[in-house]
Amino acid sequence: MIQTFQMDADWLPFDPNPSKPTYTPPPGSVDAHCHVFGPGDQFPYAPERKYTPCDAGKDLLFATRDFLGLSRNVIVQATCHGADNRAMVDALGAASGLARGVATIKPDISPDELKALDNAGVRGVRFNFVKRLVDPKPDAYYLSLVEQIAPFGWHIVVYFEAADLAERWNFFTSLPTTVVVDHMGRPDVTQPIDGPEFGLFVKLMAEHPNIWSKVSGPERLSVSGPPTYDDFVPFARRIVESFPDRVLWGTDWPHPNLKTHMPDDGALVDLVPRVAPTEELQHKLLIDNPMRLYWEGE
Ligand code: 0GY
Repeated sequence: MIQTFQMDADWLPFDPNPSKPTYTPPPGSVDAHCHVFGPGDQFPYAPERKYTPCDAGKDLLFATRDFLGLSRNVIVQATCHGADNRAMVDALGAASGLARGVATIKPDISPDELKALDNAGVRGVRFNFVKRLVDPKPDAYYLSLVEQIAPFGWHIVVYFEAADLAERWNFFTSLPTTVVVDHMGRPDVTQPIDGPEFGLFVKLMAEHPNIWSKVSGPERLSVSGPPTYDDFVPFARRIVESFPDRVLWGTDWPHPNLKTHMPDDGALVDLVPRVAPTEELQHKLLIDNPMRLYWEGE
């Protein structure tokens, strides 16, 4: 039986008509944080999900990539699909090698299933600690996954709120792989950039050369808001300039869980030269770093 899904009433769907960015990304640029949602009648949303999104499948993702002047995608498994990675894997299979994936897995996954994900283009696993998105799990759960992915050389993507960094510090810094933090660990950008909260995140990256950050999420973090997201820019720029070889950028299309405004993806691309103000920094952010992490050896 085909299941149909009703988008949550307070959910904003993605902007179907983004503007053309003024900034032209260098050829080969990677959108290293985006998702696919369903479509739900083909790839049902997970029973344990905390939200039901609008459908936003692979064809729209690839059309948006092309329209924005980007070349490749890293598709991050969204929590609405739980540990059922089929929609993401289907998108990888349709991308002609131009997409890689970050999966959500559970400890009962078999080595053969992991191998199949690896063959499909998965290069990392996501540990999500944001309580409104996933139910908490003990560290042992994650440590089991760390062991299971070791033979594949995958990295770990972590998503957490700034307030939880101190509590999770020992866990994050004990991880033996490259660790990529989503959205700079969600700083409160109304706090001083040199204050204790963002200072702790900068310290995390400064002391641990295996920790990377995505300078993404202006539409989530900014209080000053669109289209220029002025309060977000100095935080992202600080991370890019301090750690130019360990930063990734992404649109976060189709922008899950936004309740007040839906960004114009063209305006998000136009932030790149503000957070990475030289051509060299832009090249690292958009091409060198994601290619090294996701397309190494190709
Ligand atoms: C993001 C952010 C969010 C959601 C998810 O997988 C997800 O559901 O990541 C969020 O609600 O902050 O990066 O996509």
